[in-house]
Amino acid sequence: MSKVAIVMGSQSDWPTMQNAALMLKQLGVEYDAQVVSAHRTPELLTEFAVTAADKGIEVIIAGAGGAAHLPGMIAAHTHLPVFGVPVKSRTLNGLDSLLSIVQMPKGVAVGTLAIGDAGAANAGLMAAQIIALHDEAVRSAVQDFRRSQTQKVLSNQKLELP
Ligand code: RP5
Repeated sequence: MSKVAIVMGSQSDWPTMQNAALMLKQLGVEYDAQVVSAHRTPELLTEFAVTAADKGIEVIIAGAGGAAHLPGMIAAHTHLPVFGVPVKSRTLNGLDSLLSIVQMPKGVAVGTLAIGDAGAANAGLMAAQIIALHDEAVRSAVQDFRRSQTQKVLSNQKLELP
């Protein structure tokens, strides 16, 4: 059963949001990914968010660009933790997405990640770290991943001039 749901406002967000999926896959966390648009499919958004907890979802990752109200609207409908990924927009490079997602008024929380690929990957990592609180296999996958990053830095210290 999928523990993490990845949703995004448009098919065009997938190249960014697949970084969350790749991270979850690497860490052995089952996920579902689908397009749910706050303004194009508002009924689907409500249905998704209201039923997510009963379906066994524990964490939601929501990516959107522009006037990115998807993460906040989902958070308004569920007690599950919601992580928002600002997708880089064509006109304002994602600053619009970031400000739309990060400035949640007090009382409804969205954990906002960085703009673009890094934010999506880190959203996957955050979700896995939450699942790791009660899942030993995921916990050791997260720890292995962190160790391998450290090792990569330590084993490549060559800083040569061109
Ligand atoms: C938002 O509008 C989506 O999250 C996407 O980032 C942006 C553009 O969507 P498309 O016009 O590419 O479908 O709803």
